[in-house]
Amino acid sequence: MGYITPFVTEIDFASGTLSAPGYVIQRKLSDMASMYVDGDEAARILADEGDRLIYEVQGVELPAEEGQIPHCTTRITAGRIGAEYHMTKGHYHARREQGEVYFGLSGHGILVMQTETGETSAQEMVAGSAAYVPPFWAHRTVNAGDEDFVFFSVWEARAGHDYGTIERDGFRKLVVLRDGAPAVVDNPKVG
Ligand code: S6P
Ligand code: ZN
Repeated sequence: MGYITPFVTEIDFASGTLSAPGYVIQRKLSDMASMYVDGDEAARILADEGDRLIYEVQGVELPAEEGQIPHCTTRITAGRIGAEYHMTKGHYHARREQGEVYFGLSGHGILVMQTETGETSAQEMVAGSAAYVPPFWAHRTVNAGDEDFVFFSVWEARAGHDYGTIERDGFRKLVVLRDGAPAVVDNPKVG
């Protein structure tokens, strides 16, 4: 295993900014337009308003080896594509038996999860919420508020990320604005 000396990272809870990020990833609407249920509205926004930042990840760089514990922040901007709130792509872990912990830092989110055998779960997250993503559950976070939703994630280095299954099959549940509030509803495009 790679030898790492101890370190501390300072985190700004409102923005998710790390004092010394090892990497920063930005996901824009153009990176994930096909993941929103209202594809026409995603295309209209891209054509009329231009691209927009959906979320940003800042993490520490660690070797993807047994025993290492990667951690990062995610900041999801506020907004919707049609009725559907801004969200992450979402993924299964490539090693399905690896779980994860999320900790809410600011704003209001909904953690949407599902298994390959058809179970679904949607958990509210606010500052101070510690959410457990058990092994075998795909996970996507959604900003259900009107300010940035920021959370911290901790996982095992060999978990890996399987985005392809969600890109192909989608999530069974969507988070949409309904009657003036966020609601978790069935995805009409997933049987
Ligand atoms: C990593 C963990 C999170 C996400 C991040 C972005 O296992 O679940 O750090 O990577 O929230 O979401 P996504 O779906 O684009 O990786
Ligand atoms: Zn994960």
